[in-house]
Amino acid sequence: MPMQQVQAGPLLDKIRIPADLRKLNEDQLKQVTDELRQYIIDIVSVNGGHFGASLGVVEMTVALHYVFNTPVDQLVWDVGHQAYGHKILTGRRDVFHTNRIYKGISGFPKRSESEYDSFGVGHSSTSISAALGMAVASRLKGDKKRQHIAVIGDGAMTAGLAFEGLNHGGVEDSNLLVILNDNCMSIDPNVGALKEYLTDITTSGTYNRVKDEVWKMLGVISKFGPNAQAIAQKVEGAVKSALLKQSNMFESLKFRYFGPIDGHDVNHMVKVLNDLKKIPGPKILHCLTVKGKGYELAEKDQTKWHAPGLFDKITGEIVKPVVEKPQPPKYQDVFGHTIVELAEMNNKIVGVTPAMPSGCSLNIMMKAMPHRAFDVGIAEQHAVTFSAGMATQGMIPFCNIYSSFMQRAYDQVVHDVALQNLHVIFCLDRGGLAGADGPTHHGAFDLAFFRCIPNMVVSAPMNEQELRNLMYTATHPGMGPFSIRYPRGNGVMVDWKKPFEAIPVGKGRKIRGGEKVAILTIGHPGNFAVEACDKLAEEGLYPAHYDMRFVKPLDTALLHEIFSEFKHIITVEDGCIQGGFGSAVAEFMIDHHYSAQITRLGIPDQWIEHGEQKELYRECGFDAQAIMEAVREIQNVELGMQNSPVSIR
Ligand SMILES: Cc1ncc(C[n+]2csc(CCOP(=O)(O)OP(=O)(O)O)c2C)c(N)n1
Repeated sequence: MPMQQVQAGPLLDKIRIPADLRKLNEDQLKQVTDELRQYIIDIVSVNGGHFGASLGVVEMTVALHYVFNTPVDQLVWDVGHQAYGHKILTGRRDVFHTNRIYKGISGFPKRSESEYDSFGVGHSSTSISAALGMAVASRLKGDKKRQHIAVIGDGAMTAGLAFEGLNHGGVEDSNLLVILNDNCMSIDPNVGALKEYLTDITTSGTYNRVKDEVWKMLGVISKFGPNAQAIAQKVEGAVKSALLKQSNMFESLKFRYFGPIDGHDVNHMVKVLNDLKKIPGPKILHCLTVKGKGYELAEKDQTKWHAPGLFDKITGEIVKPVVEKPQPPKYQDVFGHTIVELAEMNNKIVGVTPAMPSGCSLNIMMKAMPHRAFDVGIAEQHAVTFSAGMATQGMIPFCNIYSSFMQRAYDQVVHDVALQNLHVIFCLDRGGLAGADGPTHHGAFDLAFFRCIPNMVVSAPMNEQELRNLMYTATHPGMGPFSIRYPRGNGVMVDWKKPFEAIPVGKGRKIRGGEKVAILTIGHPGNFAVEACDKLAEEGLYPAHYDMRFVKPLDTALLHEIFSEFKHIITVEDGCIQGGFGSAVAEFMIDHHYSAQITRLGIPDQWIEHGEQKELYRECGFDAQAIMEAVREIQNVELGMQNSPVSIR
C-alpha cells in the first residue's frame, strides 16, 4: 500500500494549527488555498481517498478556520468526506499520508483523533442536529460567545434528518450557522425538488437584488461594530419582507438566509463570515461551489472523481491494477446487470436507491429503464417506505441500500414492510467489513438486526451465481420481505452469467463432506472456508463445509443432520458475532437439545477501524488462516483430552 509524504508550499508549511493560519494577513489567504489544494492533489493521487468534495471546499475551509476560533468554536462537517483540508490545517498534515490506511488516520472527522473534530461523521445529514445540540448546550451553560457551524452539502440536505434539525433549529435561540455547500452534486448528480429550488433561488433576479441589499446592509453592520445587532434587526425587517415575497424556504423555517455567495472567493467568504459572526440566532449561508474545483478532470466528471483511487496527477490517468487473466466482477455489478435482466422478464420489478446509483450499480437500470429505477436522494427511510407503498400496489421493488446506511431505516423495515408482510426485496451492498471507509461504513449489524424481525428472509450469497439466483428467487409470487446481503468488492466467478435457478427459501447446501468438524458459513466468507479446507486437506485434516445461504429461515433439516453427526461446529460470518449467524446456530442447538462445541468466528463486539478488507478479516479472525487455526485447535484439543465439555465461544 502506498504511503507517500509530500512537501507543502511555503505558507502551508508554516501552518500547524489554525492559530498559525490566523496570524497571516488576509491577502495571503489566496496563496494558502492554492497550496492546500495542491497538497490534497499530491497526497490523494498517490494514497487514494475522497477527492472532489475536499477540493470544492478549500476556500471555505480556510475562511472558516481563519474567522472562527476553532477548536473553541464548534465546526461540524457533514459526512466528513470533504474534510481533508480541515485535517491538514488542524495538526494532521504530517500524518495525512496515512489517511484511510490500516492503523493510519481516519478518512472522516473523528472526536478521538483531534479536538478540532467536534463530531464524528461518515453518514450524512447529521451536522445540523449535532451543531444545534452544541449550540443549545452553550446557551444553557451561559456561553454566548461560542459559535457553532454546520457545513452541509446540498446532497446531504435532502435527508429527513437535516430537515428535522432545521425545523427545531429555527425556534431555538442559539448561535447556529448552517453553511449550505451547494455544488449541485451528491456522489451522482443531486436529485429532487430541493435541488431545483436551490437552483431557482440561485438564478432568481429578485433574490440577487435582495442579496445585494443584504450585503450592503452588512457592510454597514461591519462599520458599526458593537451596534451591529441592533442594526441587523432593523435591516432584517426591511429585507425579510422582500425575501418572504419570494417565500424563502429557510426563512419560513425561521433561519435568516444569506447568499448565495461564491464559495471560492476566500476573501469575500472571510468578510461575510465575520459579519455573520455578529448576528445571533439561527442563520444559513448559501455558498455556491464546484465539486473538484481546481482539478479540471474532476470538475468535468464529478462522479468519477468523487473517490477515483490512485491517479497520475499530471495526466489524470487513473491507475488500474494490471491483471493477467479476466477477473470476477464486483458483486454490485452483478446486482446491476441482474436486476435489468429480471425487470425485462417481469414488468412489476422496479429499482430504488437512496443516492447511490453508481455506488450500488443501479445506474445500469437507470440507463436501461429510466422510468423504473428511482434515485430518491439521501433518504434511506423514505426509500424503504416508498418501496413499501409500491409493494402494496403489486410492484416488486428492489430497494438497494448499503448495509450501514440501512441502520437509519430500521423502523421503516420493521413497521412499514415486515409488519405488513410486504414483498420488498432489500439488497444490502457493502454487507460486512467495508475497508478504508472504516467503522462508519462497515456493514456489521444487518444479519443480527434483520434476523429478529418476523416475516423477514435473511440471505447472503457465497458467489455471483448465488446472488443472481437469490435475486431471482426473491421475485417469486407469495414472498414477503426478503433481504440479500453481499460485500464490497469482487466475487469469485469469472463466468458468472448462468441461467437463473430458484433456490428453495431456507435451504443451505453441503459444499464438502468431512469428519470431526463442520464449518458452517454464510455468504462470501464461504470462500475463505473453501480455501481453508483445501489447505487443511494437505495436512490430513478434513472438516466438512456447509454454505447455509439463509440466516433466516435456517435450514433446520440440514442443521439436524449436522448436529447429529458433528460435535465440533465452527460458524463463520462477515458480521457481528453478537446476535448474528453463529448465534442463530447456537440457538438452534439449545432449542433442540444438542450438545456440541461451537466456535463463532466473525466481527467481535468492538469497533473495527479502517484498513483493507483482508487486513480487517485477519484482525477480526475469520479469514482462511483463522478458520484453519480454529480447526487445528479443535483437533489438538481432541487429541489432548477425549471428553471436552460443551461450550460456545
Ligand atoms: C446516510 C448516508 N447515506 C449515503 C451516504 C453516501 N454518501 C457519501 S457522500 C454522499 C454525497 C453527499 O453529497 P453532498 O452532501 O452534496 O456533498 P458533496 O459530496 O457534494 O460535497 C453520499 C450519498 C452517506 N455517507 N450517508
